Amino acid sequence: MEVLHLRPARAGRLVLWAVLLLALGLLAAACGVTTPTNEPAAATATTAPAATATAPPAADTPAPTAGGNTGGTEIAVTLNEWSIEPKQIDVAGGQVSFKVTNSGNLPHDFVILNGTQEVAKSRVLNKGETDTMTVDLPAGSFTTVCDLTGHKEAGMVGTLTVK
Ligand SMILES: [Cu+2]
Repeated sequence: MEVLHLRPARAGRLVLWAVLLLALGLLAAACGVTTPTNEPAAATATTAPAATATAPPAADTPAPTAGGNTGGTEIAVTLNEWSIEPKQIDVAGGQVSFKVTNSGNLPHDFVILNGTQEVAKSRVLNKGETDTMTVDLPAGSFTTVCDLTGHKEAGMVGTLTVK
């Protein structure tokens, strides 16, 4: 009788071992599956920043034009609540084009003042609009403002130095 009792117990242990081995096998299989998928994931992760890295240089290209060149200088100006960027503009005298973009939500304009005298003025730009104005600038120190009521006081003011 004792022998008969032992046999089912051993059979039960065998089943347990079989289950354990199956579980280990599944774990090994699971690990085996996760490692190859990690490699494609890492590969796509490296390609994604490369794709986004190509976008910023295109957006940055207008910025280098801010350098002072004689003859056909173009300066990108961005209006916002409540700033004019660049706040300080240095440029060589002569024909200067200001490409003014309103990145804010409210209407804005871009005005170049010599003291209180208006030298040049863009049209009033709505959200997202761009206006390019070309000005023949003599050497001197100018003020840039948005002349809509209260906007200068809120921070939409800058300087323009022409050499
Ligand atoms: Cu404004």
